[in-house]
Amino acid sequence: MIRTIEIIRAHINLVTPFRTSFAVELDRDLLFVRIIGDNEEGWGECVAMADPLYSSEYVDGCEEVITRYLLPMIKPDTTVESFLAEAAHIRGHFMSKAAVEAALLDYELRMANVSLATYLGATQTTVASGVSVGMQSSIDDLLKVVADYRAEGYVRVKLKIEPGLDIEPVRAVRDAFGPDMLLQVDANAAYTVNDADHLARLDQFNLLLIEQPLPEEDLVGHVELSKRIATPICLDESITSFDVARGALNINACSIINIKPGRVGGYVEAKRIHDLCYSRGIPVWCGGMLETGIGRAANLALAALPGFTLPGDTSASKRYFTQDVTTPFELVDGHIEVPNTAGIGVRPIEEVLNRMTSRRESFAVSH
Ligand code: SMG
Ligand code: MG
Repeated sequence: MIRTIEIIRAHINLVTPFRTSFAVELDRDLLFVRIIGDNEEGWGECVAMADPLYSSEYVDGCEEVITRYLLPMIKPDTTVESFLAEAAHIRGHFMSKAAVEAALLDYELRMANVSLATYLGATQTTVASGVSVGMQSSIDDLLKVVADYRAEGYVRVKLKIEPGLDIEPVRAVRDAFGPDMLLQVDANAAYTVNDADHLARLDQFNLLLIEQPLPEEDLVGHVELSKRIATPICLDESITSFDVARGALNINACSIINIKPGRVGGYVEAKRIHDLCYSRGIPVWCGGMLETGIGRAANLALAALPGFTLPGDTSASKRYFTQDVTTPFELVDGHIEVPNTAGIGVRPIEEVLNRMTSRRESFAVSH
C-alpha cells in the first residue's frame, strides 16, 4: 500500500551553459516525486524548466498542480492505470502528470520485479546516443565543442538554431565533419512560415531533420512549410498527446516525431505514440529535457523500443553534470546501456541528493 508521497525540490548546475533560441540554461531547478509504500518506493522526475519558455509549463507551476490536484487522487491502492484514468480529467499539465505517473510506474514495477524496459516492450539493450549542442559564441567555438563530443563517441549531432544563427553554423559543421556525420537542427519554434525560403537553404546540408521550426500551435504552418523545404520536419513541442501526434501525421505536418514522455503526460502515452508511429513506419527518437539520472533512466527504457530508429538526445551524465543524482550513465562506443533491473533501475544517491535538496515535503496518503 502507498503510505506517503514526498515532493523534493533540488538544484543542480550544468557543466556548461546550454543556449537555445528561447533561453540560456545554466542549471536545473529540480522536482522529484517519491512514492513510498510498505515495501517499496518509486521515483519520478519532473521535466519542466524553471520558466515557461520551452512550453507553457514551469516547475513551480507543476508543484502547484501536483500537490493541489494530482496527489489528492492517490489512495493507498492507486495504480498507474487508475491514476491515469482520474488524471485525464485535468486538462493539459502533461509534465506534472508525467512526473507522478513515472513515480507510480517505478513503484509498481519494483513491486512486480519487472524493469520499465521490459514493461514497455524494449527490444534493445543499449541505445545509440546523440548530443544536443547549444549555440556558441563563435563558429570556432562551435567546431571545437562538436569535435569534443565526436571524440567522446556521440553518433549524431543536433545543433540548436535561430534566425541569423543557422545557415553558416550548419555549413561550418557539415564542412568540418563531412557528409557522413548524422546531423540535425532544432529551432525550438524560432521561425514563422514566412521564413520558408530561408529554411530551404538548409536543404543543401543533407540534414536528418529540422526539429520544431514553427510555434507549437502552428501545425498547419508546418504542413505548408513541409511543401517548401526538402529537409524532413520533426515535431517536438507541438506533440503533446497521442491525438495530436495522429493528427499531425494525418495532415503531413511532420514525418518524424521526437517523443518526450514528460511533454506527453508520461510513459504510457509515449508508448502509445511510439506504437502508432511504428505501425505507420514513422521514425521516432527520444528527446531530452536535461534530466538527471532519474529521468534519463526511464527515457533509456523507452528509447529501447523497436520504433526508436534514430539516435536520441539521451546523452551521458557527464555531458550535463559533474555529479549526477544517480550512478552516472556512460557512453560506450556511442551507446548507453538500458537499465534492466526492477522499475527504472536506478535510485538517487542519498547523500548527493541531500546536498542538492532545498525543500522536501511529505504528504500522508489515506482513503
Ligand atoms: O537532455 O540533452 C538534453 C537536452 C536536449 O535539446 C534538448 N532539449 O527542444 O529538444 C529540445 C530541448 C529542450 C530542453 S532545452 C532546455
Ligand atoms: Mg526540441
